[in-house]
Amino acid sequence: PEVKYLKDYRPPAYWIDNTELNFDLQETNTLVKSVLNIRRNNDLSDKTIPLVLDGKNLELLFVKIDKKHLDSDKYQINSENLTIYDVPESFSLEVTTKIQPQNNTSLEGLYKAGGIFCTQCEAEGFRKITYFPDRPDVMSKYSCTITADREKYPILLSNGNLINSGMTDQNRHWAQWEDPFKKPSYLFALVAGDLVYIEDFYKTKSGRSVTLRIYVEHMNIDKCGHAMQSLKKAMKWDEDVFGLEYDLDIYMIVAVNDFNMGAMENKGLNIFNSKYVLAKPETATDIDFWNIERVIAHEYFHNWTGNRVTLKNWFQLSLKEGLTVFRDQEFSSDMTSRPVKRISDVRSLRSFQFPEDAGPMAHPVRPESYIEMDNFYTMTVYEKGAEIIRMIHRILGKQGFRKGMNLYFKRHDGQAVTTEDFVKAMEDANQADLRQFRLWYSQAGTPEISVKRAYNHKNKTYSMTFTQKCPPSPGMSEKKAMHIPVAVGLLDKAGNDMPLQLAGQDKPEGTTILLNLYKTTQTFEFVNVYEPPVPSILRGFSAPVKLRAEYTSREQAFLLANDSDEFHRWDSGQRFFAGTMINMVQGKIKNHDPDVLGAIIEPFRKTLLSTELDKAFISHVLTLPSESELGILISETAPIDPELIHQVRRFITHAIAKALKNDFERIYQDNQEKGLYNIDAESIARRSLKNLALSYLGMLETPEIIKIACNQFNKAENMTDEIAALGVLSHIQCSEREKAIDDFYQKWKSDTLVLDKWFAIQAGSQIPGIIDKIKELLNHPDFSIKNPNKVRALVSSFCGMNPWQFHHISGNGYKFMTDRILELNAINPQIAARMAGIFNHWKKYEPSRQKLMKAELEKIINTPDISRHVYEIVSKALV
Ligand code: B3K
Ligand code: ZN
Repeated sequence: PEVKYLKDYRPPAYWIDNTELNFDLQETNTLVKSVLNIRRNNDLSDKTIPLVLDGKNLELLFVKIDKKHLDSDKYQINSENLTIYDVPESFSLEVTTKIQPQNNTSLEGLYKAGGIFCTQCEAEGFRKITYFPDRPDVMSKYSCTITADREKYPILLSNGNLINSGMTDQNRHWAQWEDPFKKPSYLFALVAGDLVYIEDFYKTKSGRSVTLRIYVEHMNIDKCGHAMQSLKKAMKWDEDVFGLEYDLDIYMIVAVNDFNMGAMENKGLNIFNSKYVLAKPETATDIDFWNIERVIAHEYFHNWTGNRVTLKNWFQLSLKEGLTVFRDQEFSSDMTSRPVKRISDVRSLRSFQFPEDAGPMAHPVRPESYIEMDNFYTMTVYEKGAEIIRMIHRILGKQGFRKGMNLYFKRHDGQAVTTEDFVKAMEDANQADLRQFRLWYSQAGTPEISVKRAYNHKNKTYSMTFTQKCPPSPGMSEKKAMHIPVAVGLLDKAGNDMPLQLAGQDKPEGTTILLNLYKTTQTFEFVNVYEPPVPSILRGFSAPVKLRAEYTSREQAFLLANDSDEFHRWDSGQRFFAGTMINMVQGKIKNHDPDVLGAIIEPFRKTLLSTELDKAFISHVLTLPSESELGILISETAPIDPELIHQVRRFITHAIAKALKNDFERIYQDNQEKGLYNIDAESIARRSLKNLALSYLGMLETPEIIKIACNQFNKAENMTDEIAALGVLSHIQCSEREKAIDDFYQKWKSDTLVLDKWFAIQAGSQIPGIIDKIKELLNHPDFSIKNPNKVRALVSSFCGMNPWQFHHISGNGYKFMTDRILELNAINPQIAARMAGIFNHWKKYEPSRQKLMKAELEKIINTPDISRHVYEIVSKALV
């Protein structure tokens, strides 16, 4: 397959000023007529370049230039393009094509699923709808007319404003939409279906009234309220924080069940995976509520960062995604709790992005090349991209960052630009120098920082020497030193923050300082340090790096108890717990050593019983590093043995549960729902602590605990409590487990999103041999391999939530996965490629598992008709 390179980027040879689309939606064939106003790009010296349009799986019916039929010797078609030679300097092109959305299982382009027609065009799906220069730097004004059966598809939507509508005959109706803003083809959208909506209004800061609508299937009309509230909060937040106002008169969101990812920011017409829209307390968990708020905001924020200012080419994806993730993270922090949000974001960065950056798919935040763009919607582009923006924010300060954003929009509104343009605007607005900082965009791999510290009793000085290095990554063995902002504080013996004064400063400046590393090795000296401090390094996770600070476990426990930076406090706790477990896995300490257990249990108990700490924070501290997280840490120095890790972690959680049984029981009782169910941050925190206590108690597997869990399960009036109790039961082999699983199914069998939870809980069950149950569930009437949510619920949860059984030494987990990947390869290559990524880290495992995984990779790559998507992932893994 062809590799595309950033260095080969050329501006388009033709511009499309207007795009007029006409869809005739039918049950078997859909006709798409497009009329394009085309103009040669006169900036290019060569005036003879033919017009090359992208198109895939299209049946071409007619081509007309300036209303005249074009003879077939004037153009050429192959499986990827329509090429027309000798075109005038400016002209109108009419193309009519035939497609079959009802057979389109890739869920890309125009597809029909669950009786609804909808589109997904990003990144390169528009070419499955009609011939077009399907690249983000060709921006055009769209109008779109949709004709369809009135009974089956009463709702017809596209981007922008409704201009006109009517009937063509008794049974068919039409609607014409027009989007006044120029946009790239990836932001085009169309929806036709039997939907209903809720409506609300938002008054913008300049006083315009915007109509807000959320369209769903009839039975879900009672689950839209939270999404609507989230949208209004996001609109207000973007005005308050960035001065950004919505620009059309209507904003529409449509929820569909069959969707490859979370949601899509099409101009004025967002299409969402229903998972990120639908919620009521009975069906959605607290986490679901938060995720909905976050994703609704994310797609809304794209209206400025992505749509008004878009991408010059797909290599710049992080320009919109990194920035928009940063914006949604800030929004969520303001809506909930900043430290808790930071903790969960860093947890996921380390669990998914760090391994990606250390594996065969490692790529810079601005990639240099790709085979299939869909494979580059990665944690690196999104989450590491957001970390880059966060560092800029930290370096320039809140005001400076805002000035940079203002300049960015002033310069580039209505344009297709690059990450370079963004950084330049930040620099120019602040007279800052980010030259070295730009390496964050071009160098892959997670930098590692080690710290040497020394206290000088005589001079009362304290020095910290930082050394940075960045490991090699595919295609780049040598890395340059980067500009890394490291936030540091110093704690005295009593656990208080010391005032910080660097040598050369005439007075102390605060208790957290931002040290900017530029060189491979760099020393900072603090003066007037009255006693040997314990340093708190990388406060707030000020840079996406691996810190090798070589803390003693005593220091870690001290920081866990005292650090004023909550992120670092949590981080110290995690390192402390992880360190002990890893030592056990590696046989450096004995499991049953009572001192070792005591050393873990005491700080654990203190945190659990703290009355001063926020309950959400406590739950995070007491959620021990998962088996996967432990595996990642171990893999930095030794091969992973999932069996050993499982045993140690299970042993430790069991020991904690046993030692603190009474405390957990009390916490469980004290945090029961008082009064009415609420989704404010405090109630959510209370539920999470209560359910954490229940899950520890569940480790004891006693009849008494089973009873408590059953009781919670049966009485629960909200999904958070119901699913937490089911989760606890799902790991215990008992008749109550089977009954609860059946009852849950009977209760929720008509709610497809709740059933996803039912599949996922079973896939994550720690009961040995669960894979047989999962195979059985593949044939369950409510499972469908064509529905990505179902695949994620049953198949991905098994690999992600159940690493111990997935990596079973029999290799059965691996074979199961390969079968699914090959099955999906023919149905939905995007999802198949995502699944294939689970074998990326095969080299990090002990030799027998390595061998087994390698064999699976080889089997996949040797299968005929493997998609480009899967090929790219698997071939890179095998290098
Ligand atoms: N921009 C979309 C992602 C599109 C993925 C295409 N394979 C959602 C988002 O990031 O907001
Ligand atoms: Zn996005």
